[in-house]
Amino acid sequence: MASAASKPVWDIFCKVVDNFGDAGVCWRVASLLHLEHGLAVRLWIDRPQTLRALRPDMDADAPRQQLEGVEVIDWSKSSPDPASATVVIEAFGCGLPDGYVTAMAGLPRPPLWIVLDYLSAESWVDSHHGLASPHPSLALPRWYFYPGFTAATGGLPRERDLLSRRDAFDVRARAGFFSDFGMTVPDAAVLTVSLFAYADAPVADLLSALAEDSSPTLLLVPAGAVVPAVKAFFETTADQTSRGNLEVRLLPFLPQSRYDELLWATDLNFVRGEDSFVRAQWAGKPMVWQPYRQDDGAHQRKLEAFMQRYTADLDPAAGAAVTAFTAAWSAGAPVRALWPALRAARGEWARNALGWSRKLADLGEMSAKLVEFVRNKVK
Ligand code: TRH
Repeated sequence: MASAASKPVWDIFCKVVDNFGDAGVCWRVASLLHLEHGLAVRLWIDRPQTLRALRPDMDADAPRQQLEGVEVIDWSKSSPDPASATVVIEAFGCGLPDGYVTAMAGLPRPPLWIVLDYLSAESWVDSHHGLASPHPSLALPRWYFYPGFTAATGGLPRERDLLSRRDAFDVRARAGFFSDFGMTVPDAAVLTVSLFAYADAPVADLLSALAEDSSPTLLLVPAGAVVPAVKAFFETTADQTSRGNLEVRLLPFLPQSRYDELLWATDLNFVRGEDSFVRAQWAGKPMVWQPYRQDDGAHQRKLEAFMQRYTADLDPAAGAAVTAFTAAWSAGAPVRALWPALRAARGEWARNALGWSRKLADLGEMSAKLVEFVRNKVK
């Protein structure tokens, strides 16, 4: 690949508010734009340590480094300059540095400024995607780009080969995954589940339901916010434990690429926020989503809008079970009584989840849509 200096550069600005989603999404977009569209990309991130959790091969202390061809820059240690940029992406409305904006306004051809927003399945996204939002005082055009679930939105990020890699993850690959964590492949009768959620999820209630179930479950829990609740439930600090028909394994926090394998290796995935939520949909497996809680209740509207789309082609009983369980789970309400219906919906749900992933893939991919968006604006 040519160096950033010889090519038009896309600057992506990422502020880590909390958790992993900001870094996770920004890294994906940066990497897709470089690897699949041949663009020179600089990712300005204010907390590289967060990205390091997802990419353990990176150096969290380096002021700048190349990561798979993307220049990752610690924004807290450098002052960005827009001189070589053709496009600037302000991720999740994080705000651009004042000096950068002023310098942009002084350029004969300022870079195209795109505000990449959060993902939502709400219908208003269709009409807001691509809207102009000029800077209030400087002569700088700015555009809103919304990811989403319809062809009228910016779509969802996905590597070109993701679904084929998923489909090639066969019995042997799955066995390899379990073996890497010191496990043998569970018997076909065992329901395998992964759990990634916020600390307020009703974890103890879920564990009770699984322990009491007449069929066995293996629950895999990567390191994170729910681990204290799991340990409290079992009254142990051990990484491997069981009660009734439930066996639990605590895993380390996985590199982002391995996390995909976890989603492919299990029958049901509990996911949260934005990026794990999207990856679970690409996994084509049943999933229970816990949206990121927002003070104004926006997460509730996002959940309802998504569930309507997600369950539209499910048979009504399965759809009702999935919707009721997800609503309770994401609100931190009791789920124990709802579990049997969710488990019973599994066959129909699994078929539907695979179809859902194909349907989303037909809508257009986000990095390609970003490139097309820019091409149309910079004519
Ligand atoms: O960490 P999150 O809760 O991030 C959230 C949301 O993005 C939310 O919208 C945003 O406002 C807030 O951050 C600031 O959940 P999310 O989006 O799923 O990001 C988790 C990332 O971590 C995702 O890229 C998958 C990755 N991951 C791993 O790489 N390994 C793991 O073991 C696990 C559990 C996750």
